[in-house]
Amino acid sequence: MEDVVSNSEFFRRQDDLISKVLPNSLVIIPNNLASVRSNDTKYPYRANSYVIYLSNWIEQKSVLSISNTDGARETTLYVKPRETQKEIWEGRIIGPEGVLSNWPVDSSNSILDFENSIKSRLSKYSNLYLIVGIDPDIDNIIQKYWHKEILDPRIHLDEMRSIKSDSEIDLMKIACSISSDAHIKAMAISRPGIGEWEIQASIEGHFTMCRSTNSYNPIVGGGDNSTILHYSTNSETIGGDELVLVDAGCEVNGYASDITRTWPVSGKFTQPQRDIYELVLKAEIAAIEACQAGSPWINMHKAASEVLARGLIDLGILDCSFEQALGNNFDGEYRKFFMHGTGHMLGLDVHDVGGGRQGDKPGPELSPGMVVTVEPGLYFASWRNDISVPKKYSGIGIRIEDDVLITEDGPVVLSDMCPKTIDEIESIVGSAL
Ligand SMILES: [Mn+2]
Repeated sequence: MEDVVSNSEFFRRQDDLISKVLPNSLVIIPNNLASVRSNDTKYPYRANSYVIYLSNWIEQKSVLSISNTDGARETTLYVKPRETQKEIWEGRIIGPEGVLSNWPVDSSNSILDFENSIKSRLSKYSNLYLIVGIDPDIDNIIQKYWHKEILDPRIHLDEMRSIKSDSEIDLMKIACSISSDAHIKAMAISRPGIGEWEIQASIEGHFTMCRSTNSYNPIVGGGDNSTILHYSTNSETIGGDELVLVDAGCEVNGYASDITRTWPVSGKFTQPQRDIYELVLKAEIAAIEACQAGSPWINMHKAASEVLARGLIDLGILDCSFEQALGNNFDGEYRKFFMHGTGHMLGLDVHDVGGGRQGDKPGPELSPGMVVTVEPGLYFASWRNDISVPKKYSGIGIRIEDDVLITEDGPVVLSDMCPKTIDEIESIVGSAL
């Protein structure tokens, strides 16, 4: 972890939280459990985003608690105690003493003492906040000793997390820069017949070289696979005249980037690919322009949708009026080919908190400090029998996605070092061969 965010900023976040919860409250946030991969091997551990946000703590088997008694903050991390035998196998453990010297807490304790400690502490507070469902053992302990209502601290935390500080934005810029370079490298090694896995390996190799990691499983879909929104097997070869859609981003200190580019593995767009690419790019640029402070969330979706609906008619893919193409509630004919949202919040989670992604909910008004993705696409799966498109467009899937910071002076594209014009892409693809 790079020390980009100072301990004083973490203390500020904790103070901000206790100023929002009811007086005389205890807030408890368990850290994520490790996930089993098979038998006794685990997936790489990822700490809970709320725990990272409030304390920078990323070791498993831990619980964060923050209380306000008479307005005074007391932040405690319950962590694994030092244990030589365990450390020989699993690596050094920081332990409660280590926590006190380097982490933004007021006190620390062994996780083995959690039940005893919390049992006596609970009686002192009038209100309890707990994120339920992260760690069933912690939930059970709390329910054993707390018989009143359990409140959810995320109402306050999500509001805080949706506005990024300067240091959070710096981390997201680093993540965007690494991801952009990874996409450029992947373009440069592309050639007819390349395996989807080769592109995945190139991207993940670059992330690892930059001491970073995926913020989600990368999507590398060639040809018809580019029309599968969450394609994940990345196991087929890509033919000479086919496109590849690559949706891949890394995280830095927990902060995600999320970038999608689509390119022809031959280095040359065919005319039908070019038609669709230019339309999606036009929609993406219109949607980015709609990312203005004070705009309702729907505006970027509206901007992208209008461009796509109009363009689908102009290309002869839709044979209907503009009103029918768009629909009364962005549910018209164009949704056959653009079936997802235009963007989502981005931060410690790739689909970050703060709304804007949940079905029919209106989403937040855009405010300075928010970071959103903008990612319109068009997908013409050749195997779908519920649609008809001119044969030349069959099997084309294109998405273009950037990460956008909302500011008072308009949108700032944090991923703008990742090329997306046809000319740029054609000059890069295959250039490392
Ligand atoms: Mn995305």
